[in-house]
Amino acid sequence: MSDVRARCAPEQFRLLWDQLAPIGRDADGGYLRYAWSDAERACRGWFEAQAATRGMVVTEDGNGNLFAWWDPPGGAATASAVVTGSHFDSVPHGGAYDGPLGIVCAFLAVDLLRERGVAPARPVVVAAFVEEEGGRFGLPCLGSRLLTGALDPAQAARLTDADGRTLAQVTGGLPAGARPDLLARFGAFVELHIEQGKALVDLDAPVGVASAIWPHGRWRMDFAGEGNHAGTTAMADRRDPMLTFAYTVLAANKEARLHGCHATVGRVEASPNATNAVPARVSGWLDARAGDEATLSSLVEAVHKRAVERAGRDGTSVALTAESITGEVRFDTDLARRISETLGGAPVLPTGAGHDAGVLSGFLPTAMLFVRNPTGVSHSPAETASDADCAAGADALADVLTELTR
Ligand code: HGY
Ligand code: MN
Ligand code: MN
Ligand code: MN
Repeated sequence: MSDVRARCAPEQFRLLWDQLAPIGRDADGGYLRYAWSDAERACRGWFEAQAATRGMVVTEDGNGNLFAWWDPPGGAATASAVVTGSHFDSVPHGGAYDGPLGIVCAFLAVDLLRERGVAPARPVVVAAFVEEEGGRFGLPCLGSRLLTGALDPAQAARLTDADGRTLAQVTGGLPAGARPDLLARFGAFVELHIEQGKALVDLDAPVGVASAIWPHGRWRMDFAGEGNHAGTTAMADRRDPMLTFAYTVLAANKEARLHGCHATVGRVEASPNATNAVPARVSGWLDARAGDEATLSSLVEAVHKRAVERAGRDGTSVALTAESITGEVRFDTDLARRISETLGGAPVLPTGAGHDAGVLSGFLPTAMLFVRNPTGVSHSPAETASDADCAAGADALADVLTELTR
């Protein structure tokens, strides 16, 4: 018997969540689930098992993205699909929720639709995108960029991980790249994600709807100087790129505050990385995000200018290379409003975090749901959400899928 009022109990969420929780977890409770690692493969195995349990057929798009199809009988199976899902991969030592929550809630939403006796007039697809964080190959949203043709497969194949292995070596060949045939079968995409801030706490709402994603990007900064002995090289004779780098990190922080936006240097490599040697080279990665594209460009230019000036004084050099730049994403306003109404007036808010939904929004009507994050912490083992809010997220997603598959 179907129950039109069926809701997801927090215990139901916990049951499914606990199956994924041990995969790729380190001793401190952080997660390392790089794309195509054993941990991510285990998550993909779990995905296939979940799909099989629900009688959903899994396809792979030749780029590493997985899709589990619930095809309703008859003509509805050929109607354009409503796709929902997220990613399994994590940043190094990341949190449990960023990505996997959207996939777990997607399967729970399918269960709710069935419990409620909803007969969708179009296929419902659960998606798992690959390498969303760019943790392994440096380019975020790699899977969705390949699928949509935003990234050239030959260029992707040459990307190299920290072990010096190319993507082609890791995956065993060239990715398929753009799949317009598949995109043509997708009518809408909805990604549920943990909020990576505290806006929903302040608004006292368990679930929100995304309006926009800030423009953002990653820049590699290569500083070069002269490697030398730490004990015998006079301070005045040094050409130390670490100094230039350190100054640039401070300048990035200051410029971000002046511009009213965000700049982070969270990754650094020094060479030869010896305690008793002045380094010869330092590379740092600048992550910058701003409310509009002009401010983002102005911020990065200002940081670059200050780094060059400082390099002149230190006798070093600096080269800045853009590794990825993502323009502003404005999610479909009508869809966001319709979803907010479906959810009884859920708040609509922007975010500074990137998502596959941002890439897909250039190709089909796309929306995002956020689940409240009590501390706002993300990309950290401390990232958390309550079971009740996650279950409320699954409920909301089921309501949205019901509305969109009518
Ligand atoms: O880095 C990001 O914005 C994201 O969480 N992928
Ligand atoms: Mn993330
Ligand atoms: Mn994410
Ligand atoms: Mn994402």
